[in-house]
Amino acid sequence: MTLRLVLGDQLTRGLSALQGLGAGDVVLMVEVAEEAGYVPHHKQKLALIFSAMRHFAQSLRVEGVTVDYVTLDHPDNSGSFGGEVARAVARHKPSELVVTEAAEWRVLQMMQGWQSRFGLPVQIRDDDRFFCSRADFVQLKAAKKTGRMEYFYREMRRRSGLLMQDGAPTGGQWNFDPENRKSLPKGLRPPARLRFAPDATTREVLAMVEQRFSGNFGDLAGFGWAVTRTEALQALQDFIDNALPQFGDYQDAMKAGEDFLFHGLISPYLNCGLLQPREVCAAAEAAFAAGKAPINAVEGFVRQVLGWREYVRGIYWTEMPAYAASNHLGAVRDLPAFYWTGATQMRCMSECIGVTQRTGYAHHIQRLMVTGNFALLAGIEPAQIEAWYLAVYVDAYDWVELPNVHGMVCHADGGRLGSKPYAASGAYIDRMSDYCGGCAYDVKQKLGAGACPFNYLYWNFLIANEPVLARNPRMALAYKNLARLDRAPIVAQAQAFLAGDPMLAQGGLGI
Ligand code: FAD
Ligand code: DLZ
Ligand code: SF4
Repeated sequence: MTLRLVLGDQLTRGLSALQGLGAGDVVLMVEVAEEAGYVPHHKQKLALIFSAMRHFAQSLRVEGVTVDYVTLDHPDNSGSFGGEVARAVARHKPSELVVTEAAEWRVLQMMQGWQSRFGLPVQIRDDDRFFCSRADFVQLKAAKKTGRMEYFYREMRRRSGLLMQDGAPTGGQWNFDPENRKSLPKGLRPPARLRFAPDATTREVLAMVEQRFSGNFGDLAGFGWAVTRTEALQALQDFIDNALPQFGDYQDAMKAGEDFLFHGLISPYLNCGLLQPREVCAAAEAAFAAGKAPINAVEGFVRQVLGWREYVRGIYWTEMPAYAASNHLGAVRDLPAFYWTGATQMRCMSECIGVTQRTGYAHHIQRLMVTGNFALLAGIEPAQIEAWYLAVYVDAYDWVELPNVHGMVCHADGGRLGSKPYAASGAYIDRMSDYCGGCAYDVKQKLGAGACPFNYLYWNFLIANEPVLARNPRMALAYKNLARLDRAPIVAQAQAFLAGDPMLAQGGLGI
């Protein structure tokens, strides 16, 4: 018989490890302390994964499949994937172990040692749930089509046929991004989103998480994530019907108290296997074909899934493990404690950390241009801010978090992912949100006790990194503007703020 291991982010019936499933085979699923503890995951992420794993196991059993499921509190649980596979091999004496390649480098390394460790054949099958396999990305790289996301994305459009008509992009252009940067008009209320009341299995998991992981970041109270394939499909439909039409226009907008705006809320499901990238893109394309959503929304959405998501995975697998070690800007500052509490007078930061605590979610611009931007400007050590992002989001897995944070936020990869750092002053946040209105700081003020910290930290960032960044042609305008400013007071105020000057940090909540 064959033992088939299914991991917590592989909850897909069509998974390669389940292909050819025979009557006498056993599917092994294990809840292990190692995975629950390699970062202090948001409580909602733990609840989502364990509940979704348990529901997936149950759905296989209903089909008649033999599932050997080890819960976290099983008295003999060894706590690791390797230990649990060893115990299962002793229990079932399989002739072969079949797995789907792990999504994370750390876990694939473990898998690659299992054949010799367990003394039985181990098949590591490709994860065919992505549009672009790891091997395809290597080939595209050799063909020089992975230098920038945009060219990779166009190639993926051609290969997949998504939003293509007679070999040309639907709507006459590849990219509608310039139409996707509107701020939210006053009075426009985003739709209420479909959330799911916990069933008995989820309630059991929520109690277990609250008991065993009480010190972890995040609230469990508002848990409303889908935990089954059926629910995830309903969540997708809710997005397509109610939010997609305006997704494009307000993709970059932020509003206090509006947690989800017009976003998909599907990354947790794509990343754990409850939804597939192909079906979510097909659903968006069908909405366009039916005249239910405009091209800027549908193309914008498809670009995120077919473009960015596949591109960051390709970068991860072609650059690891060296990728994680680079620190191009030499950032070494410790992560401020308020990232874990939200207790800061900077309203944009407290709002974005607050939604993260409540839901395990924040949308792309909140992650990139608020919490990420601050970490970049303040020179936080990449490994520390990466560990935060990996811990606090329900959709966080190393393969997708690392390139986004290390590359896009920290520019620690020297520009492999983004050609320039996403550094911005308070003016950007003011334009795209309503946060500044209720802030203790004044976004219009550049210097002085009440000035918005993003303002002087922005200029200080340019000054501190001038030897590295001034050569970048995409930074030319920023350095031209810097040339008009008196540097000394900017540097003095930024240094005082970063050192925790209570006057500047409004009430002593300095970093
Ligand atoms: P939408 O805004 O509705 O977008 C649709 C889908 O596109 C998402 O579900 C996601 O699968 C995909 N997508 C969009 N942008 C990206 C991107 N940059 N990289 C990969 N996929 C993308 N996404 C994760 O899935 N896990 C992470 O750990 C993660 N960490 C991030 C950290 C930072 C600093 C930044 C800037 C972005 C990160 N992202 C991550 C990407 C993005 O923020 C989330 O995918 C998105 O916010 C998920 O919400 P949504 O489903 O509502 O997305
Ligand atoms: C995220 C996660 C957590 C918290 N726990 C488990 C677990 O107990 N068992 C499991 O199989 N998977 C879990 N996961 C998902 C894994 O971390 C994920 O499969 C690997 O990181 C992929 O490389
Ligand atoms: Fe954030 Fe500055 Fe606006 Fe306050 S004023 S919300 S710190 S950008």
